[in-house]
Amino acid sequence: MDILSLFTVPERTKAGYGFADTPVKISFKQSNVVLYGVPFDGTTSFGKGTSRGPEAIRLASARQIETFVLDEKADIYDLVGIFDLGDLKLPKAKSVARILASLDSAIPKVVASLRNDNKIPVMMGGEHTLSYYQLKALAKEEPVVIQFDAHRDMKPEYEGLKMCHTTPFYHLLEHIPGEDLIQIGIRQTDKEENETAAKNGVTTFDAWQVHEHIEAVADHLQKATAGKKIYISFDIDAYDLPYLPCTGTPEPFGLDPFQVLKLVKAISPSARLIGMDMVEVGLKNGDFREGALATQTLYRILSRNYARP
Ligand SMILES: [Mn+2]
Repeated sequence: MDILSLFTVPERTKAGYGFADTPVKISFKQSNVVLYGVPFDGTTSFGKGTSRGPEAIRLASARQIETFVLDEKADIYDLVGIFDLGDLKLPKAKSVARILASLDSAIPKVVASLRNDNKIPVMMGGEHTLSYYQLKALAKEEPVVIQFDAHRDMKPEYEGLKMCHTTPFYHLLEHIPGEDLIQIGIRQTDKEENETAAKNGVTTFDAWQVHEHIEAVADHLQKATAGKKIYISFDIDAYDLPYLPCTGTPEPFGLDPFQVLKLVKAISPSARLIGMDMVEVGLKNGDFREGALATQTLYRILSRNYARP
């Protein structure tokens, strides 16, 4: 596999462990889900630290969390074959523009290679900017994109940067029709982002709709995904502020894990997951709450019918 040289193997990343670190290893060939980390935090504007996301997820999953998914009554490894490629090597360049240019070439290469093998790429960020490169590479498969997030991330530019953590979904509208985008958990946005979303036909379920009408949101998700290819972009800050001691831009009025679980389970079993990302996860002061929450969210999504081989 020619993309292997682009990665630092999991055992040599900061975590020192692969995702979930099970005693029985699944080979790349046997796998249908392939995880990789992109420990990049270059454009975040407020709290820093999401470059430690892959480390937080690998450590929580390898050292703390059982692979048995209680509500599925099954071991995650009996449901899907997960292989951890390690962390994408980042160039030593100091300039953010040069690092982003290198990611713009590496990530689509990784995604194309995995999709050729009929595998599901799962990216562990890193900042939300990174989703742009993976989603752009998957756009020709025409997925319905489900974005869990406190923010739309739909500004044309921010503080002089065209491509940064608040802009990926604006630029993705050049590659993915707004009608195929569903944003869930939104509660912090500006007027222009709202207009961009409305003009492009983006479906929005803000946090208040989830709290007050979750049955209707679940029903919509089920119908919108039946028989479709889907992509899930999960920004950890979709969850409520008290769950998030580390992420850069936590927001109140957010979702709780049971609400997320209900929505994840509402996605039609006839949908096919073609990719996902888990971004903006942080690790500070030895606090692994976000690593645990991200791992358990990944387990819940990856154990559903739509992610199974
Ligand atoms: Mn985001």
